[in-house]
Amino acid sequence: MSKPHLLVIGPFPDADLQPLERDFTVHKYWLAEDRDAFVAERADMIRGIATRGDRGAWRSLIEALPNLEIIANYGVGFDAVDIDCARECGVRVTNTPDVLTEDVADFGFALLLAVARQIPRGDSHVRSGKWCDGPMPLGARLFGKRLGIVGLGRIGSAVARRAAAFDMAIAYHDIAARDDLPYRYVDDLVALARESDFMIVTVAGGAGSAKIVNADVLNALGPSGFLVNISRGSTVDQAALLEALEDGKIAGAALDVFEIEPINDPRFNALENVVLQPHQASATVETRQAMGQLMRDNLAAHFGGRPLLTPVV
Ligand code: 8YV
Repeated sequence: MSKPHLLVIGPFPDADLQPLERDFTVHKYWLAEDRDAFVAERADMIRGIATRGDRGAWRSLIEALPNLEIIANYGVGFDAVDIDCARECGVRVTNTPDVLTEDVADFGFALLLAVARQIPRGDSHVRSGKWCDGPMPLGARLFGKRLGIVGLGRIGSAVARRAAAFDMAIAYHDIAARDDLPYRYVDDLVALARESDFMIVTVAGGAGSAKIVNADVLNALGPSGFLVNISRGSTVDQAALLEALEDGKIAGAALDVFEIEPINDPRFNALENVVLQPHQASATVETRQAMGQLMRDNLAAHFGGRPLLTPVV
């Protein structure tokens, strides 16, 4: 029996590609020189797309594939997939929830500590020899401080559990309060910022959360407040953030996600009070293996005529 044709947006590591190549005829989109022509030449054959959370699948691509049945997303966030278009075209969409929650929360906590305790700056203080000229400026304490969580979903709750072990006072903002968790709900994001020493963004990306962390929120966080973003760059007004960092309106920020990836705005490089990471909160061997497996299990379920494991659409 011939294998279904799969458009792999990628890039994916070999550990994920090899099992895909065993079960599918794989078309490697990311290696194509002329991507539109590449898609056009194969358009009728393609029945599935394997994509990443940061690449997704966009309307013109979905509409160019008349026999597309499923988009399997390697990531919990599916904001880069045009969900409306997938629905209109009768295309199923899956994501990879749960398997990455704990590693992403660990990374959020690593960023809280990194920016508060200036860990990257300390590293460069030693490497550059500046240590011989004197000590670094003092950092900020994390233990016992007030943490505001923006979006108390799976990852936000996992961050909260870690914060509890640091004796932090935990409050959160979301579209509604959760009565299954003991943390304090604040129904206004500016108020949450005003009442936080550290604010961490864990809300899902997409139209509903676009630029919710704006200049008002940053001003309310204030000159001794820190922002950490492990959700999507789209949730923060990056121009307002740069201005707040440059003008000392907030104390610092640690960012794993940006408005445009993978391009770095050079204005960040001039700032000592930021920690910058290449969208790697889920990037452990263990989690990425589990994400790849879940993505493939969804594809196998679909093409095997079984129910999808983690459907979005
Ligand atoms: C990415 C993520 O999928 O899960 C998400 O929503 O953003 C990540 O895990 C990963 O970086 C690969 O694109």
